[in-house]
Amino acid sequence: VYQTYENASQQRLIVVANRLPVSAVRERDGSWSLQVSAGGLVSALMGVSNFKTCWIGWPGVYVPEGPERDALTAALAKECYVPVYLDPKIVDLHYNGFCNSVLWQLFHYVPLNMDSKLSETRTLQFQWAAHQSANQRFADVVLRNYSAGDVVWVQDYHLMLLPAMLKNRAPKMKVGWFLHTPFPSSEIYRTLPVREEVLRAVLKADLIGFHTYDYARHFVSACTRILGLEGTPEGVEDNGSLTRVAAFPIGIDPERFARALEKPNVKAHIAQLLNRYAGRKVMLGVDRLDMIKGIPQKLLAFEKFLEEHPQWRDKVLLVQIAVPSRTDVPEYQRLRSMVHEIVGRINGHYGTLTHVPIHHLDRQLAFHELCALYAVTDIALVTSLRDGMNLVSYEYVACQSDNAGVLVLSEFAGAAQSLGAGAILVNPWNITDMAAAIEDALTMSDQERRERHRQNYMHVTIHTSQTWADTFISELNDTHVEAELRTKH
Ligand code: ADQ
Repeated sequence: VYQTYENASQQRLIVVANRLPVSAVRERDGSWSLQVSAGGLVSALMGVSNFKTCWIGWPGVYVPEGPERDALTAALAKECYVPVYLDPKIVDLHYNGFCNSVLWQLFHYVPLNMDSKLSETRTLQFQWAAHQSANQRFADVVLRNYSAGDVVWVQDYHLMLLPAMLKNRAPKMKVGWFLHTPFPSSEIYRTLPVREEVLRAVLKADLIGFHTYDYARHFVSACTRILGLEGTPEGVEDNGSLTRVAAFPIGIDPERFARALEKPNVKAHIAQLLNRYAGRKVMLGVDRLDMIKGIPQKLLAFEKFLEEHPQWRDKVLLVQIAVPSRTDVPEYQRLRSMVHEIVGRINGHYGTLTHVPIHHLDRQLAFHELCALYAVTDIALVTSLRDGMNLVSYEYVACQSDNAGVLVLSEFAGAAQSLGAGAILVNPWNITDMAAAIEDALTMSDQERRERHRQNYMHVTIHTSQTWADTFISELNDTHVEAELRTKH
């Protein structure tokens, strides 16, 4: 099952990710429809078209074995997607439990919580066992679909055990693994009870990639300090065998946004929004509703700004789009209530009969709506407490050719290392400084805005998702050439 391209010599790329890039939705007539999901990994990989690609992942729904499951598998196959079906119990313990309540937190510098269920050793044991069996299910599906010559690209922290599971059964398979989140300092990572098992499994990959050099360095330190292996400029060495570790900063497909801005429905939407926002400056936040995105901190900074600058109160508006994610996890439900409470307080206090300071939406936007918002707004506020890269900042820059809007960007997002020169960098924990950054952004001279935008635009259009994938896959192919040469000598 794979996409066919005119150039038949293209290598087949098997992308393995926890989720397929679409969610399966059951229609009234019993058929399945597929909806593209929001998220950075999907956005980036959608921009990659140089390979014959087959995507393997969990379809996001449980369907018991039988005709219904067969119908969904067939609908997915048409799009070159191969589903990995997981039992609800496994999904709960592996995905909600081990992945989202343990690894996701830890990788974003949230320490393991003594008060949570985690301190009950048995819960962690169950979660770990489910995590192992989920990874095994993925490995089985990959192995069933793999043919010699394919290259397998495993994505993200959900599937760190996969490289070992694949290599044990198919030693010649080319396996790369890329982490979309930060890799934390080894001082944080080493609190993970199964730290060694996870590192050893991922080290079986031929190539390990991170967004930034810092994350790669943290990973190599974890391997040297926890496993006692040797770190070299190329990667990690174990008994003379090297696993390459390097930085591959992700990007977007800027052309997709440029094309969208030319479409009549986007232009119409832009005209509508410009009309609605006339006479006011508009700031934009677009985030998955996740604690790492620093949404409460962003709102508090805006509140402080309004408090300190009464002259701006009816002249500036914050449009905050927060698409709900991981809605089964209690921490995410609490975050949602907290955000609603702060928005309500600010709107109640600073709103008037004609002006509401925060326009907050709890849903995913259609692509044309998102592009229009990116294009018409004056400032983007990206205030992540930690973020692997943050592609919203890239998308905003890609859509601002006319306006040259200002990007206010957290120094804790990987993107600060690539867009830092053009953005106003902030520490999202410092609400006072963030309020000051909002003022700087609102009052920046036209010349400075254009110069900052020019620098960022150049970066976004050169470092695209296609170059990211090309570089990673070409390095992955090279690692094998090198390994073969080593064996021959
Ligand atoms: P995410 O945490 O999902 O990605 P990000 O990189 O900002 O974060 O990507 C979010 C994507 O979702 C963007 O493409 C954006 O357009 C889309 N999106 C967000 N909210 C939306 C909404 N309301 N409606 C429609 N679309 C919406 C993870 C890591 C990041 C890393 C990426 C890629 O957490 O740090 O940059 O993977 O590696």
